[in-house]
Amino acid sequence: MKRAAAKLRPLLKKPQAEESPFAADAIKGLSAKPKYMSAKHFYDAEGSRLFDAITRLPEYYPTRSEIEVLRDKAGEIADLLPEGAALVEFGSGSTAKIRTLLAAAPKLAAYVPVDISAQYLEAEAARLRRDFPKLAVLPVAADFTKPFELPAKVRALPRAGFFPGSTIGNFEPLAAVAFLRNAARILGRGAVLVIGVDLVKDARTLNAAYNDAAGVTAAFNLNLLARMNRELGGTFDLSAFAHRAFYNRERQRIEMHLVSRKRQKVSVNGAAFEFERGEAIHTENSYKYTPEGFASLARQAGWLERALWTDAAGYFSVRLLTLKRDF
Ligand code: SAH
Ligand code: AVI
Repeated sequence: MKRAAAKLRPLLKKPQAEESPFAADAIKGLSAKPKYMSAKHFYDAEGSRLFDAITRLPEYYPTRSEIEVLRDKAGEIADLLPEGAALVEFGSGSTAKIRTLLAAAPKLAAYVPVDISAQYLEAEAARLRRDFPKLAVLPVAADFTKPFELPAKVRALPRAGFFPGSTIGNFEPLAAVAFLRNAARILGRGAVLVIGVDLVKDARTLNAAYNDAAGVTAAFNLNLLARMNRELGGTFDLSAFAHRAFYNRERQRIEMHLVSRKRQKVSVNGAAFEFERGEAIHTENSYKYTPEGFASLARQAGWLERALWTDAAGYFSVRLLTLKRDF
């Protein structure tokens, strides 16, 4: 009896706003003027797969540039990590980058990938365990903008943080400071943080990276609507929305939007939303920093920059931060 009821429930009832953070954020963002959604909701299993495809696009330089730095500087970075440490990666996604560091730092005792995309996280952790059988791989499915616990097994170990990909750029600068403070609390006294930060550069290179010819970034952006259809009973017609991405020079950020191609009404989680022709949902910001700009932002959060490396083209930076003594 009980089992039959549990099976029927999803058919009878779509998640209500108070039951799911995604539903609550969707209702809030679509009710706002201008409409917006938090970029963290891109990442269901399909969104993670599409992001992985983005990292292989010829136009998307950040992944290639960062891997160039990690490969060239792996030894130097490894030397600065504490012996026997647990390495906590924020927003691990596909584990391509960490593999470079793990290969250079056999002194690490444990690896804790933290990601909101739970299914993808487990699959990647399983692949890593097969390839690094001596390493304790302890995934944590969590939203890293909220407080979360590290696994009990690593509480007594020294900690290092890894935050690659310039995911820090998807936060508003004030939220980036808040994130770095939270990371300091989670990692604790004596911690180091290795962080990837995309740099300000010419608008043409930036615009191309978010408007690829194959349309993968457009599919990634539109997946947000598909996800609302799948999970929140949304009625979005994906062909009635267009991907729009551009560099906002004044604010030093790429902005991504989904623009309504016509006047239309859409329902999500039982609520109706109206769109004018040309009205947009602002789906993501990707801030770009100058070398000094990011160091000063990190200082506001209690971190000091000990090292800064860039790729040969000067497109992308990897920094090693340590906590101020009085933290
Ligand atoms: N580190 C990888 C992936 C970057 S994509 C790389 O550099 O290529 C951003 C990753 O962060 C995704 O895997 C996404 O699922 C995760 N993510 C985004 N917002 C998050 C949040 N608030 N909490 C936890 N993970 C988040
Ligand atoms: C994950 N993050 C750093 C990517 C970025 O470049 O801001 C997400 C992305 N959005 C479009 N393409 C890639």
